Amino acid sequence: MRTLFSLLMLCVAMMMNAQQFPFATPPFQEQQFSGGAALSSARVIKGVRGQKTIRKYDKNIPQVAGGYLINITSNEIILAGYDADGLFYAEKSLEAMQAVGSVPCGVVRDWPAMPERGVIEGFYGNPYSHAERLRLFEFMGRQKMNVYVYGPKDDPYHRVHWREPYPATEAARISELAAKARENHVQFVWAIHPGLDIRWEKSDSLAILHKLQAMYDIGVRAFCVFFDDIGGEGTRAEKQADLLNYLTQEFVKKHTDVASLMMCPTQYNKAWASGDYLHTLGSRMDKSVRIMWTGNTVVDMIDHGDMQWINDQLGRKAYIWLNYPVTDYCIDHLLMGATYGNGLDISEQVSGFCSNPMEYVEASKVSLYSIADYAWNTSAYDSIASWERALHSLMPATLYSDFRVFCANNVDLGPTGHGLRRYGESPEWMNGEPADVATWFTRLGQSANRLLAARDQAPEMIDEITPWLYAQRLTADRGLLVVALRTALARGDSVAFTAIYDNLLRLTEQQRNLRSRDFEGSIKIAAPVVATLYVEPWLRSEAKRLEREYKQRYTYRLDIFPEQLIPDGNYYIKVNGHYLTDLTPSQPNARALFVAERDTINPQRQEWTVEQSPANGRYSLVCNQSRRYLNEVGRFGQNPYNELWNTYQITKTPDGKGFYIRNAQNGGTNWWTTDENDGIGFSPNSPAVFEFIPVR
Ligand code: 14T
Repeated sequence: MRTLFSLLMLCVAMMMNAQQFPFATPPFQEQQFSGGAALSSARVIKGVRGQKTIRKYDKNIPQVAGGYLINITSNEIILAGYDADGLFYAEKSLEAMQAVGSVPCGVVRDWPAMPERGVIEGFYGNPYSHAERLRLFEFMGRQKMNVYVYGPKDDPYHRVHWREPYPATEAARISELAAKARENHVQFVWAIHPGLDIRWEKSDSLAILHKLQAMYDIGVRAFCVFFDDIGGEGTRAEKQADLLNYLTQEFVKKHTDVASLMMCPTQYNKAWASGDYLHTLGSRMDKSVRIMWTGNTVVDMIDHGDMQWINDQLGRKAYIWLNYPVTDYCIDHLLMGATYGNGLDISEQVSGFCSNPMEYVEASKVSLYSIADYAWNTSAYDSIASWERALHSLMPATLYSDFRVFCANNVDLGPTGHGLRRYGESPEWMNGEPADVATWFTRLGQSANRLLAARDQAPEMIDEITPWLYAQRLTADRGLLVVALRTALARGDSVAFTAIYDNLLRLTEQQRNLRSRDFEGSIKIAAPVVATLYVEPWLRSEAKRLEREYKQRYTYRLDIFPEQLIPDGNYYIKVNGHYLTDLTPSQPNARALFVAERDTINPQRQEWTVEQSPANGRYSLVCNQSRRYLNEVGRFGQNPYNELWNTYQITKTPDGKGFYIRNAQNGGTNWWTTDENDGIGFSPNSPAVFEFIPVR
């Protein structure tokens, strides 16, 4: 009986494996399975094209750098690489198949669609640690990525003090990194960023040459020069091209083992392209130099037409620097949703494809996993399937579904200056609140708690996301309190209602005070936010709605509600009898102006929706004509950096007749005044008096 049962279980397990495979590995370019599986005792025979061990398979190996063949029979597994990289990838694929279950008999032929696939550590913020980079290279090897560009903006020896040599300890680490990268068939590319203060003189060409040679001496064999995010002298195309040509002649060609150079141009995206900069680079710079490109804007996904445009400009295939999942411009968010939006038909048009990740290396691996899939087998890429595989591979099976809940609620980045949005966050909320809100929030809180408790099972990942898990837990608790508020109000229980509301305020405050990487010397400190697309706005508006309803019906303990000097509503905002007006509603980034007359044709240009944020008691000002936010510099547009900047402190004047308006901590703490051009001005000590007149 017992044996029969275990036999049955074995069959079930085998069936599940058969079902799962090959979906738990990325799709190979070609595969043909003939039934049956390799025995665990099967011999593994390895070789590279031309080697005796695998000679009879030579003609069947894909003729592409990095390509490989796996031939599996019940007692023999052949791993045949087109080159050493190919053999390495054959081994990685076999390992991935073995991890899923028994290996089926048949043939796999596989090769990369894009010749270079990788990661560019190119963000502002805390650079990766040595240990993080070592781990990253192992991950990249497994995912068949083969390029890592070292260019952390805040490494002084890369950018600000680019002329100076690395101190011995740092040099030793880089040397170790280069070796570790090589072990994982990853090309370690060291980048220099000289553009902030370069002088186009012999001495600076030599300074760069010497720095590259010093890096060569410690084991680096590939190099890149960045000219991004600079102004002035450094931006000149012909000088940049000449420098790269000089380095090609005097450095690359003087060695037998240095890769051709890469460079990041100053105009690295189409929105910034002007004059003949790109054409000059393209025509004047040695054709061996690979030129990086982020797309139509700084942060963008790339399609076929985009590639055609830039390749025409450059006279070569651009090398994609994808600014995703980087978050140095929206540091409070983690981007852990599916990676989608890049064309599935661009592999022939790129010379390489690299991702600039978040300063949170483990969290970034969700997206990096998919970018590896995408760059390897572009036409077969399925963003959702790849995302699911990533989650499975990054967490032990017992934590998969909790991790999935976490990732599904850290997808969108909110409005930023760069405009990228990510859809698919908190999918249960896509069409309004789910049927059972309480259950949803309970699940949200439980998954945060289970991940926090399981820290030891995936310490690197869980340590990184812990501040966001705290945010998730608080969001869950607040959600349950909002549900409780509804019940209390429905029951007419004002004692319970006010007690719950008070609790809600405390949790909101706690959540607002969360920080990540708040240590001495930290370059970027995040105030973690989660589920910002649907859930957080729902929490705020629902709490507010219930508060309003309560105030209409009860007088008990109104003192617990945050003081609201100006009730939410529509107002004219006046200074010295002049109306604050959106005179140019179709002009982006326009200034708001004070106008003496009432606008009778477009009255809404002078009507403002004033709303207090329940989270921080600050007010947002939105013009009813264009629905645009007024930002902290007196212009229309949501501030890309921080929501706090877009809301204002409003206080009463001593005589109680008017109001002062003041910017947030981050945006400067200036008071609002008027300036000589009829716009909003700012002053550290002499505020103007504003009137808020309700619109009837
Ligand atoms: F080199 C480029 F391709 C590039 O993207 N440069 C930076 C990059 O280091 C950064 O991580 C990324 C995302 O913020 O964008 C570039 O940096 C910017 C871009 C801006 F539009 C910095 C300031 C900007 F206003």
